[in-house]
Amino acid sequence: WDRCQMLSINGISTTAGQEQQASMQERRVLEDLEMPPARREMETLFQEQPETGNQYLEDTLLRSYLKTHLPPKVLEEVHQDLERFGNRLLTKIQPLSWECELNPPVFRQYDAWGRRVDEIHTCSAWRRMKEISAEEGLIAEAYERRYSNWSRLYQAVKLYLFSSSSGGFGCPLAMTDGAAKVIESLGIPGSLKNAFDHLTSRDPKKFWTSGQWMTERRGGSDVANGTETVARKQPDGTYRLYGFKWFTSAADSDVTLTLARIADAEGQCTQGSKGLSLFFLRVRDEEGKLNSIQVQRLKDKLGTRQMATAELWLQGARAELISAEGRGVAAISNMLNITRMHNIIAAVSSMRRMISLSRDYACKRVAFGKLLKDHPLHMQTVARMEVQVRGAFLLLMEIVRLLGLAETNLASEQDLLLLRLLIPVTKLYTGKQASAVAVEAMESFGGQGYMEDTGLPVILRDTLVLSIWEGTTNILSLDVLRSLAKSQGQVMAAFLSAVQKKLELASGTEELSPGVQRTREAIGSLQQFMEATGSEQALTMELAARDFSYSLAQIYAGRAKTGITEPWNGLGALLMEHAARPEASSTDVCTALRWCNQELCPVAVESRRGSYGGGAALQDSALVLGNS
Ligand code: UCC
Repeated sequence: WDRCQMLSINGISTTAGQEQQASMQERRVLEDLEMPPARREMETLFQEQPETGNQYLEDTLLRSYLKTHLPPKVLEEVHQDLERFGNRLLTKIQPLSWECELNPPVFRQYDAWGRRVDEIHTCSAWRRMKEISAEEGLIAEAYERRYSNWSRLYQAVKLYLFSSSSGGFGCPLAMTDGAAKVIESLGIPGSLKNAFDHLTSRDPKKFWTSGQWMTERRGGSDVANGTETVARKQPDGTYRLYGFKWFTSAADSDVTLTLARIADAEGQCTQGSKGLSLFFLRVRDEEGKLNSIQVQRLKDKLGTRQMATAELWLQGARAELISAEGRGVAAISNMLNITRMHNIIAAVSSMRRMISLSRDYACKRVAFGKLLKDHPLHMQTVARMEVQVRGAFLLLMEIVRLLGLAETNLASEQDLLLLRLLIPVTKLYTGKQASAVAVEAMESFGGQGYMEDTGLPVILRDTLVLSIWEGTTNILSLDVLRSLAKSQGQVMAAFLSAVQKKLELASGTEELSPGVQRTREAIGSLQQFMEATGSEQALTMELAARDFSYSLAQIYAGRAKTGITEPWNGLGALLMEHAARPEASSTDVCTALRWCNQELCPVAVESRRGSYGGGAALQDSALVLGNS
C-alpha cells in the first residue's frame, strides 16, 4: 500500500522498473514507424485534458469577497498565504490526492501467525495529508484567532481550497475541528488540555485527528433510540465503554468523541435522548495498541474510498465523561454544527472544482467545428451551474463570518439566531446542489466524464455522500424546525427582519430592482405560508420542512445589501449585496438577477397546490405503498 501509483497526464503510469519502461517506449516508437499514417494519427493525442491553475488566483468571487470584507492589513497577509497555498495545492497536494484515491486503506485482521492485530494501513500520501494539514494550520488557524473574528473565515477559505484536492482528508479534519470546538466550549478542562493542544497543533509530529462515533446498528439519524453502547464507571472515575459502532469515519484517527448510556449500580440505563452522555477516548495507547477496541471490518463504500470507515466493537474501551450525564446530544451538537459547516465547505469546493474543469474544457474542446465555449447552449448550461455555486459560496461565507463573530464574542443576538438557522439550511441545500452540479458538470465532458482515469467520477462519488452524512436532507429540515421551536420563532423573526431591512435599503440600486422585487414577493409568500400554517399544525410543518428550508436558502442567498454607503461588515453579504458593491462587475449583477429568477419560495407554491394537507400525506403513502 505504500507503493503509491502516480497518475500522469496521459493516464496511469505504474511503478514498474525504469529500464523496463524505457524498452517499452523504444518498442512503441519502432511500431509507430512501421504503422500506416492513418493509424498513427489515430493513436496520438485526441483531446486536451481539462486543468485548473492556482485555485485561489482563479477564483474571482472568492478574491472579490475577501477584498470587500477583510480589513486591509488582514487581507494583505491572507492574500500572500493563499497565493502560496494555491501553488502548493497545484504542484504538491493534488498529486497526493490521486495517490490516496489509488491506494485506499487496507485492513489486516490477523498476522501471519494467527495473532489478532486489527491494523488499518493507510498510504503514505494519506499520512502526508495529515502533516500538511498541521503545517498549514487547517485546524489551528480557527483556534489561535490571530485575525480575531476573521480567523474562522480564513480557515474556512483554506479548507475550501484544500477540500477538493485533499484525497478525502477533509473528513478527519471536519471531526477534528468539531472535537476541538466541543473541548473549547467546555472551557478546555485540565484533563482535555493535552488533547486540545494536539488537535489544534501546527506541528505535524504532534497533530492529532479525531473521530465522531455516533452511528450504531439501530440507526444513524435517530441517535436517541439507536444508541446501545453502555458506559460502566470505574473506581478511578473513568468509564469503560461496551458496544458496537456501525460507521466510524476515518477510523485511523487518534482520538474520538462518542455517545453512550451510563449504567447505574444495577446495570440499568436510561433510554432515549436523556440517557445519552458524551465521552472522549484515545483510540490507541502510546505503543499503538487499540484501547480495548476490535475492528470488525472496513466499509465498502460508493465513494470517499480514500478514507477508512470501520465497524468497531468497544470491549471496555477506557473513556472520559465530558458532558453532564444525560446531556450527550446537546453537547455533541457543537461538534455537529462544525462538521456540518465542513460539509458545506466540501459541497461548495467540489462544485467549484467541477465547474472550473468544465470551463477549461470548454476553452479547449472542439465540436462541430468550434470550441465548446462558442456553443451558446453549452455555455448556458455551465452558466446555470456557475450561478448555483456563487449562491452557495456566499451562503458559506455568511456562516463562517457569523461563526467568527460568535467565537470572539462580537455576535449580536440576531447573529447567533441566524447562525443556528443557516447551518442546517445551508448544509441541506448545498448537499443537494453539489450532487446535481457534479452530475451536470460530468456531462459537459461527454463520455470522458464517465471515465475513471480522468478522475471526474471520483469527484462525483465523493460529492454524493454530502447529502447523507452529518444528517440527511430530511433530518436537517427537521433540525430547521427544531431551531424554530426551541427559539419560539425567534430565529425566523431574526431572518425576516434582517432580510426586510436589507431590501428596503437596497431598493435604491436601479439595476437590481427586478431581483429586489422578486425577493420581496418571495418573503411575502413565505410569511403568508407561516401565518396560514401556524405552529399547531405539526403535520403540515413536517411535510413542508424540506421545501420550507429550500425557500430560506434561496431567499437568503439572493437577498439584498443594506445600502451602498454602509460598511461591508453588516449583515447580508449575499448575491445582491455582492452585486451592489460600488466595484461590482456586470457578472455580479447578472448572477444576482438570475438567482432571483428561479422560484425563490417553493414552499408557498407547494402549499397552494395542497401538498402539505393531511390528505396529501395519505395520498403520498398510497402512492408509495401501492394502497388504493
Ligand atoms: O458521523 C458521521 C460521519 C462522520 C463524517 C464527518 C464528515 C463531515 C463532513 C466532511 C466534509 C468533507 S455521520 C453521523 C452524523 N449523525 C448525525 O448527523 C445525526 C443526525 N441526527 C440528528 O441530527 C438528530 O436531529 C439528533 C440526533 C440531534 C436528534 O436527537 P434528539 O435527542 O432527538 O434531539 P433533541 O431532543 O431535539 O435535542 C437534544 C438537545 C436539545 O437541547 P436542549 O435539551 O437544551 O433543549 C437540542 O436543542 O440537543 C439540542 N440540539 C442542537 N443544538 C439538537 N440538535 C442541535 C443542533 N443542530 N444545534 C444545537
